[in-house]
Amino acid sequence: MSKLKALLFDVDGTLADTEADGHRVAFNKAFVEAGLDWDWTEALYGELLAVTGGKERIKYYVNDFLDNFTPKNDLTEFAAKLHKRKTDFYLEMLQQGEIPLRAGVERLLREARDAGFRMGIATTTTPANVTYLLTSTLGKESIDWFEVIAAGDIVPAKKPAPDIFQYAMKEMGITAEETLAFEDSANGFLSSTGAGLKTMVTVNRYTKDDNFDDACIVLDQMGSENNTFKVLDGDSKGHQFVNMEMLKDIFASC
Ligand code: XBP
Ligand code: MG
Repeated sequence: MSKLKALLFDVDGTLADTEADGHRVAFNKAFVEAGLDWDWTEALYGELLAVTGGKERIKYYVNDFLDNFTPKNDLTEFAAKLHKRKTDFYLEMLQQGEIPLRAGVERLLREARDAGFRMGIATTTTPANVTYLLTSTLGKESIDWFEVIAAGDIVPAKKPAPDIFQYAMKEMGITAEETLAFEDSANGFLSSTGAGLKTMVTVNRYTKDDNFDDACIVLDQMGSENNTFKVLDGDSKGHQFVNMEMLKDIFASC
């Protein structure tokens, strides 16, 4: 059995709880600015999360949720333009420090780095969203903790396709046998496991009822010594918050 050497992290929902209070809010700001009367409520946004990628999500909304909307120009072009403004608003929110990392994430990243584990990012979101999140929460130097930031349109097929995880592994020169993935959603889980990766899941409000069959473990959060996680599925091997010892233990038995 191979030893755990590398960690591949999803971003949205995993490193930070970005969707309801981050991306959703930024989409709505872009809609107001564009003079659209669209309002993506928390409940509606939960449905829209079925499709990953912001541009793709806008197109999905127009095609499947609206009856009488035809953009002046081509829908792909329209969605791209609107999404660009959404990204500007989202980056502003990150810069203002409005989006924190989830509990236990900073500690785990620092422990992994100190212990010499190789780290990468595999996400559907726009690349700048990742670098701004890391910079605003962990400082500029944290960008260098990750050997690859695989993000956005770098692969044409977004999650649930396995491409983004495969891309990240290829860039890092690592194999699935020595790598653990971190995900929060069914789409992300399908992507990581589709790439052959053992995967640990921390759910959030939108993904707590998703299907994570065969995950190494499903938790409500990474947690910390005085804020321990709840195990939703699997065996935490006696651990009560996620640390490197736990990751090695669950990787070995997953
Ligand atoms: C994240 C996404 C993204 C974000 C919005 O999925 O699907 O689309 O919701 O970001 P994952 P963009 O956590 O699986 O990577 O608007 O930049 O696409
Ligand atoms: Mg995610």
